[in-house]
Amino acid sequence: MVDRPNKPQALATTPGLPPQAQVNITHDNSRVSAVLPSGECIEVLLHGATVTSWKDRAGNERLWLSEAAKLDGSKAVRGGIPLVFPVFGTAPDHEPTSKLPQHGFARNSRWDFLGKSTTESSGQTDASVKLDFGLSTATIDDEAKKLWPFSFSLIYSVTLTPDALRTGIVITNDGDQPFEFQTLLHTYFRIGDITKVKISGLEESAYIDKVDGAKEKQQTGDVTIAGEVDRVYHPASPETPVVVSESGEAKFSIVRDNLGDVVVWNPWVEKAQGMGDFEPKDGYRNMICVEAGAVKAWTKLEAGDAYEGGQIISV
Ligand code: TA6
Repeated sequence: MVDRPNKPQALATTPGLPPQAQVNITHDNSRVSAVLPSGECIEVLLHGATVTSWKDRAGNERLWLSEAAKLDGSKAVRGGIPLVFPVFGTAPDHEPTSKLPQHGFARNSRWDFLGKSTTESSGQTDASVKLDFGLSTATIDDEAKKLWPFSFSLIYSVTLTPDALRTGIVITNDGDQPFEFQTLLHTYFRIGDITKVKISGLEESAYIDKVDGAKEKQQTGDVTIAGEVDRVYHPASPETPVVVSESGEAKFSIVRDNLGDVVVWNPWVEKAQGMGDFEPKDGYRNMICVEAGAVKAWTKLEAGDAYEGGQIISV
């Protein structure tokens, strides 16, 4: 082919505008994905505003998602970062939330995508993108409204940067009467071998051992996993990062904002066998839940007030 003289150069991207994060709504408007110029990416299912994927720039997945996780909105997602609100577990002795399903309705409701905001990236390494999701009395189903008749709104923000993922929730009491709630970010971290995992940052913390009759205990040294673990820690120093290491290498560091408790959970063999949506059955070897929350006590929100809490997961 004869090359034309003085052929114009291919148009570069808009001159002067540095590369920006890309945000797409896919899968019949059921998922929102975001990719940074440097390649890191997340996917959020509008069902439960559940972060279902968080990959590094090489495409390595950082969250654990069951191969049998329901992503069609038929039930809460088994994996990723399900959102727990307004109750953690079940609370038969707490009348206002006693009728709610385990972990409340937020993780099993369809959230609205409220929009995105990206920072100007001066280059490949400092871009970030924030995705906002909303749920309120106006958008939850009638069943949930009947079981928990309070006027509220939630805004859940998911912020991706090259070396961290931030998730935070703002809870507003839009009614004329106070309500009490618990909330938790139920993060399933992907790891290579659970027997090589150590969790630091919980030393000397009091915890409730749900695998041993909900006894109150005191943590000594790192947390290691050699069987089913289901513990609610109340760390003495809320600002100390909780670090998940594997074979001596730090993999995730979790800093909490206004979330005073940390739940550590691994179902191990039997409980994994017993969950229909937990696949593969030996997947317990490749996951550890380290969950920032406000669950040991009830947080009371007065009419018109707002609560904010979140986590920063650095890698
Ligand atoms: O976060 C730990 C926990 O409360 C465990 O007791 C276990 O029930 C886990 O949550 C998963 O709960 P789910 O309702 O998703 O099966």
